[in-house]
Amino acid sequence: MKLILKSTVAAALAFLSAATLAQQVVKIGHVGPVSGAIAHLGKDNENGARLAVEELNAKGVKIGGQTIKFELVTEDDGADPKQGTAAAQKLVDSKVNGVVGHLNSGTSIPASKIYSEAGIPQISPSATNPKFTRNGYKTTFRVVADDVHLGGTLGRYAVKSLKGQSIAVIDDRTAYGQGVAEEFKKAVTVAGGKIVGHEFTTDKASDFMAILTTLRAKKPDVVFFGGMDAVAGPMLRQMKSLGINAKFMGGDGICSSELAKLAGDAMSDGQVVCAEAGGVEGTQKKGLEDFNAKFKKRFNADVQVYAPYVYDAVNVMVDAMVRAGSPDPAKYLAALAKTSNFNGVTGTIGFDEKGDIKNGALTLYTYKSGKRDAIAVVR
Ligand code: ABU
Repeated sequence: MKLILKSTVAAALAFLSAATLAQQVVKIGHVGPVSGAIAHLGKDNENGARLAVEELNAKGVKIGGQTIKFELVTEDDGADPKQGTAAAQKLVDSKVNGVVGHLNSGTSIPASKIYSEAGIPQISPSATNPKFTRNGYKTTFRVVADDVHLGGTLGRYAVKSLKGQSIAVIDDRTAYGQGVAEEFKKAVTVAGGKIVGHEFTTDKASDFMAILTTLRAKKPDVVFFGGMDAVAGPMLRQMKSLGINAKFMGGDGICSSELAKLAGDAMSDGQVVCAEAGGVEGTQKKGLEDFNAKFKKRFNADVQVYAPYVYDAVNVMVDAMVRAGSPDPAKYLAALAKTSNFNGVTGTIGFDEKGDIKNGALTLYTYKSGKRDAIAVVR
């Protein structure tokens, strides 16, 4: 009896270890700033990737007949271009099968060269500078609209809907901040608005009194900021202390849940208008709402901006591996480029010949009682 039991246990163990051996590990790289002033945005993105990987492992995905164990390999780029290229090289050296990131345009653009040379597909969930997909790299993709769309829509909105006539601009001189501010200015001018001043800061600054005082003299009714929420929050506080009662606008970089906390009581209801570089309407809204609830349950935190786009980017990448029957970058890259109708939580995802999302949407938001409140989805 004892002998039968022993051999049954041994057989079961042999079966289990064979099953484990048959499992192939596929490494998904994620990289963003999980330290520094916008670490809250980097962690939001990283958790979007974590949730996707956890679900894929729970589902038991098969690629080319083999059960896959997905492993999330994370790097911190500190939102810094130099640290970004070092992080990209680390991911390449770790032999990741694909990369989701970086968060910032200033890191995504230089890193794209490294991934291209290594033949590793990269999907940014949030870098919006148009240059990101315009270097001719076959490995570069993004699942959000770009700054031409963002800045252009916000510029028209400033003039046509907010009725702004004297519009001031500040940018943080990053690839993103500078790019989105220039697109905003072009659209304001075409729509008949007047740019009364353009001042500059950095993504690390915290004192804006001098540039705000210069702009106050120009009596702007709208101030547009090209930069991130960590700078926009204190800027709103200093605008209030200087008595500047203008509307405050910005792109996706300021359009986070955190902005309300960073600005405190300096942000009045409806004062801020910003845009996320994606959006869902109609029946697709439920998928995003369900994701937001699932994310909150798993991480005990609200989505900041781009966690759902990261989640979709991981799933789009894995979908391409499944269609190609291989997680080998050289084999699934063509399938990834052909993605045309992926049904994600952020909407339908398909790529154009540059690797940009086709028919990308934007969602305009304001803030009421410290919460983001959607105004409209625009295509
Ligand atoms: N798109 C806003 C934040 C990321 C970036 O493009 O730099």
